[in-house]
Amino acid sequence: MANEPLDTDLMEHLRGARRPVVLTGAGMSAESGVPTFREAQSGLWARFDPVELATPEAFERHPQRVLDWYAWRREQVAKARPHAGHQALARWEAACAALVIVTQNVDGLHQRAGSRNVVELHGRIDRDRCHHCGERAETPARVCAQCGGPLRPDVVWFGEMLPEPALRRALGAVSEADLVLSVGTSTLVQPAASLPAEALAAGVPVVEINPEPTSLKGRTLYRLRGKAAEWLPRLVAIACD
Ligand code: BV8
Repeated sequence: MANEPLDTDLMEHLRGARRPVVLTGAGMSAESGVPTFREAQSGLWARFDPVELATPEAFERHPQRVLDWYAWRREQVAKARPHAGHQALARWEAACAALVIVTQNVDGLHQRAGSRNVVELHGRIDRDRCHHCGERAETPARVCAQCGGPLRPDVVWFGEMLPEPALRRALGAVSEADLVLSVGTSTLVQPAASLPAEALAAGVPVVEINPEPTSLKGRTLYRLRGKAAEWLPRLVAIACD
């Protein structure tokens, strides 16, 4: 739990970090009420598999079903508010300008908490883009003004490439990091899941915050069992004191 004593060397890593990188997954948004990717299959959507809804093939085969699912998820995101963990990371960035957040989340909650150095590996659910030419749509529409192609959420679906600039920025940040936090991710989805593993392979201290165990392992891994909104304010207070 977030009240357990911390290793002294972990506290030193936090205090000494000059280039921290925080990797966040769906578990970072869970306490803001945004279902994690697997939970998003619960309730209304229990009968569909994520691959049934988050792939270009699904959109080409059943466009309305996919757009309805995203409309439902957009409602969840619109109701969500950043929690104490998001706010703690924004405070850490204010005290340590080199801090970079690399998120798999598409909900924009880090930016709403005030973080500015945020790399969005999988896009943003609150934007649309043309499925054919990639043109971003600023206003709600069904078809692309440029080419007439169908508009879809500006997110990365399974089987789609990640935006090259975002992936390059994430890899660069991790390669220069002196401390990495991996928060609320099951580290299953590639290539995002390779980021904490690369830091561990380079001997960089990695702090994992997750109520559940994951496959991450390594000599310099610190596993903190528990929730993002509980642990992050405590770790940031140590880093910034
Ligand atoms: C690609 C946007 C090239 C859409 C998402 C090896 C290399 C490369 C690719 C692959 C590979 N192996 C397989 C692949 C293909 C695939 C993949 O990884 N499949 C998986 C299922 C094995 N990857 C891709 O297709 C990627 N594209 O690589 O392009 C290519 C092209 C063609 C063929 C091959 C390669 C694109 C992947 C991006 C997909 N888009 N999101 C949308 O949101 O609608 S992924 C989506 O699911 C999320 O963005 C996120 O990334 C992922 C879910 O993962 P998590 O964030 O970790 O969330 P999860 O629910 O799993 O876990 C939550 C965790 O939080 C849990 O551990 C839980 O315990 C914890 N938790 C819960 N509450 C809390 C908490 N933690 C802290 N506090 C709490 N309160």
